[in-house]
Amino acid sequence: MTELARAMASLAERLEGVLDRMLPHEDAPERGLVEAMRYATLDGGKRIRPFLVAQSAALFNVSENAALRTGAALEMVHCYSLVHDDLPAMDDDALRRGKPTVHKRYDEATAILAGDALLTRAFGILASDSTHSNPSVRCELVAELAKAAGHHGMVGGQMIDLTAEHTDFDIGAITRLQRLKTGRLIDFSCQAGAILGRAPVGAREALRGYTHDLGLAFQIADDLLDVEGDAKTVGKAVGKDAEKGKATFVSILGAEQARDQASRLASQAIAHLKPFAEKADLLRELAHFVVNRKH
Ligand code: GRG
Repeated sequence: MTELARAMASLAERLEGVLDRMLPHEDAPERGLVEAMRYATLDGGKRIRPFLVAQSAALFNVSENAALRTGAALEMVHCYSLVHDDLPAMDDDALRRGKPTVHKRYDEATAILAGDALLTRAFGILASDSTHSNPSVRCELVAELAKAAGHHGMVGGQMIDLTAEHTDFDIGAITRLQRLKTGRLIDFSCQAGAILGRAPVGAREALRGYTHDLGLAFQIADDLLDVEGDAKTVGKAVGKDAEKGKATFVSILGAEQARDQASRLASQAIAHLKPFAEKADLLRELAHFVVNRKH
């Protein structure tokens, strides 16, 4: 096992405990809602965003409690977005993280409400003085996550994805869409560490450069996995998104150029980490992992 794999597994284990405690337990009187929230969030996923929070927080000697609670809040927002993205009105998917999607396991109304409740719980966690004693830090976390997740961020990206004419997409249009849809939450991950650690402007800018390139590399790798998964399981080198008529980095660039572009972006991402010297080694390794991952 590499040092990165060990660190990611250890973070995932500690995060699971925090998520378990932060999610509600009692499912009465709103039967099924709490169960669906827990089903959507616990025991799944790579936990890349909380790992980025923890690693960026570690650059500024932030307490583990603050980093894990912030990572848990961010993971809840990510899980809500997946639950809603899987709904019939959006991507209409039956499987997520190897198990039935929330609307298949429960029903559509429960999936919508479980997503809503995860989103609101996340902001409650960030606003709590158990996350950070300084109210201006808490306020900045709330404001930045609201921007990243909202209409000028992830939700705005999703809206463009649903309504844009994908046949007209060029590399600029797909990049702008993905910067919002997946990039902004990845940006927030490292900004959260910097906010918790009251990092200076230069350090924040360096981390912003890192996640800007990492987020795009992550999305290109996701598009490549989509195609490679299809080629293996269905025998077609198309990918689920392209089959749904969606433009992807692979449909625009072709697989080979997309792979080169992802590697270039990972190297660019790593170059931004110079000011942090060896303290950022796991963030460097993560950039390689993101483009070489198999799931
Ligand atoms: C519905 C408001 C709303 C937003 C949806 C992020 C998003 C916007 C949809 C996700 C759809 C999707 C599969 C996008 C591709 C890239 C991506 C975000 C993949 C899932 O993230 P991972 O790989 O997943 O980190 P795990 O399961 O490991 O957490």
